[in-house]
Order: sequence, then structure tokens, then C-alpha cells
Amino acid sequence: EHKKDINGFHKVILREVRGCSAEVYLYGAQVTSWKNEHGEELLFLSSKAVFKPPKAIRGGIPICFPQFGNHGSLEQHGFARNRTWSVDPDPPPFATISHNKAFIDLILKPSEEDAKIWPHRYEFRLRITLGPGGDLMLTSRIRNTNIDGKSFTFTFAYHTYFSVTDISEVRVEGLETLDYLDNLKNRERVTEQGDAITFESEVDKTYLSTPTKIAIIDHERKRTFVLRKDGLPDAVVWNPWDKRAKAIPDFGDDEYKHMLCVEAACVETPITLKPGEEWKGRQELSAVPSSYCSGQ
Ligand code: TA6
Repeated sequence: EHKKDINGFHKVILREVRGCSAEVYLYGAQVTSWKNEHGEELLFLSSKAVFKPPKAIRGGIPICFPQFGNHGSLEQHGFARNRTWSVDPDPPPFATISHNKAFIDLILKPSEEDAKIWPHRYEFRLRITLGPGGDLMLTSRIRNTNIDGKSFTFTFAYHTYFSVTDISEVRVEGLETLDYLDNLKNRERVTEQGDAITFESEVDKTYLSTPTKIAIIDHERKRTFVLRKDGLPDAVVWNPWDKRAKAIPDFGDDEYKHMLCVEAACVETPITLKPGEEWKGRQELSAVPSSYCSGQ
């Protein structure tokens, strides 16, 4: 269902038979809501989110492309999240789709302006799917369409903001014993010692060579988010905590307690595509009652 919100922004609402839903703005191709069959919101969206270009919407699932973070010449997290995408008129045949799934295909191609800051031609196709059980899947296909024979290199992340009841009661499983870059210590490389990651202060870590499945356990609500990913070897874990959150204008002061970013990413080893080559990166999110999930 296509709608215009109060700011006149174009958004698409996906609905599934049991009442699950998702909302995505054409601005940034950003998912801003994912609800389960009880109408509970599963993603965090800041109460101070600004829906006004060129500011990125604070929350949901920002798309970081062609640069993750600020290690490079582009703006922080690249420009894909600050552009208005189009509905893809002729999406490629995605083999995995069956009829009872709601999905939307969006596409981003460079503008003249963009070509000045990132001189490449590409087609970035994003399919957002709401599965029959309410699972939310994002599939990105990025193709190098340069006609000058040039390859290009990029880093990428689905910058997912999960809604949690109380960050001090949240555990992340699947990243223990892995190496990570500590973004609070100039990306120093460290090995995770803990048996599961818990939170009592600001965390900003890029875990490397991570498994395809990561569990985020909201103990209070007895809910586990399961993040499955393909083509995205790294995972960034971020909570700003109080001081950092206060310094971010579009972040409510106490909202850090109710969010956690776990971001399927490709950061350590950038992706290089020759003309004609295509990269695919997929993440699938599900939210299950914790009693079925801890330790699996
Ligand atoms: O993913 C973690 C991070 O790189 C943090 O360092 C913080 O900057 C966060 O992204 C949010 O970035 P943004 O540009 O959306 O404010």
C-alpha cells in the first residue's frame, strides 16, 4: 500500500495475512517499522527522528552504501540513506519469492550530483520482503554498470536498530571469542572474551568473520531476535549509552536504554566489482519467544 505521510514523504506499507506489517520510506529505502502479529513494534525509531533530507532517519534499518562509517572520503555511512529511491519498474526474477509474501522492489541509480562525489555507474536493487511468519528480509543486489571499464570498491551495512525493553537486560549470542575492531579505541583489534555480550556502557564494535546467525535476547520481554545473513561477514554492535546519546540531536536522552544496533556488514574487506559484476547481500530478521531460542 503506497501512502504519503504527514511530511509528504512516500512510504510503502507491507502487510501479511496474520497482521504483521512493515513500512519503508522511499527516502533512503529505509524500513522504519516492523510489527509482529500483535502489532508490537520490533524496530527502534527515535522520537526525535528528522524526516528531512539530507538528514538520515534515526532508527529502523538505514542502508550504509557505498561507505560504512567515516573511513573514507564520503559522508558518514555513504549517501544511499540520504537519497530518494524509486520503485523498481522491472525487478530481476528473484528466485526465492513465493506468492504468499508481501514485497517491494526499490532501485537507486547515481544522479549527476552523486557521480561528482563517487564517479561510478551502478544499479542498487533492494527487495524488502515480509514473509508468511512475519520475518523481514532485505536483499541487496549491487551491479557495476560502468562503461569506462573501471571497477569500484565499497563497504556496506544494514544499520538495524532493534527495539529492546532494557539494554542492561539484553544479551547477544554468536559473537563470543571473535576478533573485533573497537571503534571507541581507534579501531584497535581485540578478541572478545565474554561468553555472551552484555551492555553496561557505550559499545561500538565491528566483529569480524562472524557466523551467519546472531541472536539478540531481550530478557525482560522473553523475546529473541534472530539475524541471519549472507554475503555480510562482519557485524557491528552499537549502543551510544547516555553521554553519547545526549550529544546526538535526533536521539532522545534516555532512548539508548531501549535500542541496540546489530548491523550485518561488510567492513574489514571492502567489496570490489568489475563492470558487469553483481554483489548480493541479504539479511533476514525474525522475532521469536526466547524460551525456544536461548542456546540454539
Ligand atoms: O554503527 C555504529 C556507528 O558507526 C556509530 O559509530 C555511530 O556513528 C552510529 O553508527 C550512527 O551513525 P549516524 O551517522 O547514523 O549518526
